Amino acid sequence: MNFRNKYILGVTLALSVFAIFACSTETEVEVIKEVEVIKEVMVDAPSTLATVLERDLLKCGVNDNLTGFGVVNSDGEFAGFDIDFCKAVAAAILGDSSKVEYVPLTASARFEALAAEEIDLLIRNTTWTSSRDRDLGNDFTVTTFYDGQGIMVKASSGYDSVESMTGATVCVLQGTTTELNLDDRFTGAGIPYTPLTFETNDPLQAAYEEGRCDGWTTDKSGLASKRAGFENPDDHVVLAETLSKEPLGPLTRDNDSEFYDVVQWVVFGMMQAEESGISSTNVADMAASPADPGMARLLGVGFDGGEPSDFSFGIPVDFMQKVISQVGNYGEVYDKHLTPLGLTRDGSLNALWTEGGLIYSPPFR
Ligand SMILES: N[C@@H](CCC(=O)N[C@@H](CS)C(=O)NCC(=O)O)C(=O)O
Repeated sequence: MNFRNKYILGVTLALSVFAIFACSTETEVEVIKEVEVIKEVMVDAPSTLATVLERDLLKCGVNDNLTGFGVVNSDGEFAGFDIDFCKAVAAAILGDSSKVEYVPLTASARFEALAAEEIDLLIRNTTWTSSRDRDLGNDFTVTTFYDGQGIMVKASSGYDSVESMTGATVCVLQGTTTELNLDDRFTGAGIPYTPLTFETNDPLQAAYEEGRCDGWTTDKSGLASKRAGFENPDDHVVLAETLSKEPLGPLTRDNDSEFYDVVQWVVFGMMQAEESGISSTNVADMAASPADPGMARLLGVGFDGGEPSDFSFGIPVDFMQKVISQVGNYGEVYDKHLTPLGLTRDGSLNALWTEGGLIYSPPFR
């Protein structure tokens, strides 16, 4: 077995153990020790950018069961906010947003799939945490959606706060931050509760609907998505409390900095495009006649007769033109997929920084 395969096998084995015991703090500590050893050889990890270019296809790990973020629509196509960031990376690297193979992944299988190179990139409503960054062989790029954990209950239940849920059973997905935060919140406050955990969403939803659990906890965006899908959304209430910070965004493997840079600057570019007023409908005009040097740099064209800047990411200098024309700027993608779920940007962390939010691109220069 060569060095690279040993690396992949080692990470896979360690992450399998992590996935199985992700809810046990003691076991996590043991697994983290094993991963420590593996991390020492990670410096030899392969370049995903070269692999994607050679394959002429991007393999993106996604959700296929979360309307708004990643779902298979009635035409059998993947659609959603996360899906559009997969498309954007393909447009930037390969010039074509359709050159994506979507790999649907459960919450507990996602990190292993990335480490084992079954996918190039993971964009599956995944929360950036210190232990995931440190121990699971991956790197978070940019937060695309600032979320927080909530609890949904039936309107008829009478529950109106976490404190009112003494003795309740709460449904939650395995291998998620939300499973861990749930325990922090209830146990931390001395509120007895019973977690009912599931590997996938459908049996969890059935349990909630059948009354086998009193509450359903996950990211508030996820609850908005699932609530909107109920026949009578008003029969369900999401409690006002936000239990945690859940910054969601794309992640790549550790020590894969060329590819990491591409993903990071594609996302930043979409944010900057919105800030600069560049959209899918006007990008061609803006590229032909950029309003200022900053816009010229973002679009990879010269300003006032000058030469275009070269970002040296190993991809075409006009990559953001491809991204914006084929997928759109950050705001267009948000409005297409998340605004219909009632996830309004105004006054939220997901507004542009110029409007009081946290959506902010470092300078393109
Ligand atoms: N952001 C959290 C939760 C991710 C998660 O799995 N969320 C749920 C609901 S928002 C989900 O994706 N469900 C769809 C499914 O598993 O089929 C994490 O990274 O652990």
